[in-house]
Amino acid sequence: MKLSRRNALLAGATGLAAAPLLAASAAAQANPARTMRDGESAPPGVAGRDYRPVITPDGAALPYRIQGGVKIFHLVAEEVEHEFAPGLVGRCWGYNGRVHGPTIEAVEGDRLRIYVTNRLPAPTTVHWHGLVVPSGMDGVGGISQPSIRPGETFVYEWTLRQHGTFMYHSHHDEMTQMALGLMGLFIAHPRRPQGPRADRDYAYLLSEWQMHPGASRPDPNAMEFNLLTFNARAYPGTSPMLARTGERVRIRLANLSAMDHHPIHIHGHVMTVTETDGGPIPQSARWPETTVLVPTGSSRTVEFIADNPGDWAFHCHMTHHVMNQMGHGIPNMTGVNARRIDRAVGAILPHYMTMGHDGMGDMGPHVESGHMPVPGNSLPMVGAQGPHGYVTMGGMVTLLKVRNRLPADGSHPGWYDDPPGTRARIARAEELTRDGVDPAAPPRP
Ligand SMILES: [Cu+2]
Repeated sequence: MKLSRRNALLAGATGLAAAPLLAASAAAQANPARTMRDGESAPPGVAGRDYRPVITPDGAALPYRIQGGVKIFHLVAEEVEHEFAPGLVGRCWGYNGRVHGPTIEAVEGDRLRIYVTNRLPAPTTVHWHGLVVPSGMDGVGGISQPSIRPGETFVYEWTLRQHGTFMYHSHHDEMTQMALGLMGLFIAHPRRPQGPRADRDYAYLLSEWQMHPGASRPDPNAMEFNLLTFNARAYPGTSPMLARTGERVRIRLANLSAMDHHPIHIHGHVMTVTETDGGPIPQSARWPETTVLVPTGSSRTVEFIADNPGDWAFHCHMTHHVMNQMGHGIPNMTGVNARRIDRAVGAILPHYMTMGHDGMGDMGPHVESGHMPVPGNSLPMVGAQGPHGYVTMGGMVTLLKVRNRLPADGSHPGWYDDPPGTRARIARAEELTRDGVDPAAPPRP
């Protein structure tokens, strides 16, 4: 058959008519998070009535207003001075005066209209990561839209047809713009929640930075990172999570790090992985973990009952990710006796001290005491003072504080007071004798 221009047009029109039906059924199958049908409408979900807001430690929720049945948000991309931890401030790029941007919360079925104003010196876009949107709303510069030039305001609009933990981030010059901080969390609450409700619902965005000691501008060209963050804060700048004994705790972990996946480890509890950014995991397929790997560009949601009172570390298990501004490429001094070198160099260079002959654990206290001078605006290796000595961790670390009772005003309960007989301590001589342990004996094969 000769394909006339008219036939081609007709074929095109038939294709167009069939496409939405095919697309709808394919989307429902391909996206298990999607539990609302096309055309099914719902009034805008309201905090307190339709969902319990998440807690973004050290972050904030993006306010919205409702206009004609549509939930309206406004993001403003701009340069932001951001404190990663006391002693370290970066000149970053963020949204609405925050790094990372505020958490967007919405409810499945909401009609969303999100304005994005660009106050950066460069073009930008916003991509709704993991969210199923019309192609032209996907926010990929050059593919789905022209990038938003400085001074312009774009508008994105779609109906939310899924629930879970998602992200938003710049999709223009990603390497630079994401390295400078242009990202945030997007939480889609279910319209019809199933399963037990979480008593505490925490949300974290994991990211990584190269901040050269003394500099304030994150280095977007780096492929190695010396500052690892939970919600853009590095320990000891991270606020703890709180839970009362017996409460169900949900933690949403989303990772937008440039180059790394993060195995996030909990102490004292076992977590169940309940959701990914692809949607809820069926009950029978959920699995237990004490370390959940969060690949970059993904989210993992875990739940557990806080049944073990105490102060529990919650951290990335990559040991270089629990260090602040760790120096790489330095000589390995482990086991070296540097006393004579220190004396010789110290005569010319006051304060000279060879570091690392017995590990790096002493470096934080040396820096904090002023014994070891470091550049301004830097946190080399600094951890924190704990109740039983110096904590040698920094970076992607926070604490989960589980207590039978918590202060009514939501404040932090301080350090955990272990019940008598439940804290590791120095062994007594009579115990060593009783149990036949001789610390001076040669090692047994
Ligand atoms: Cu990590």
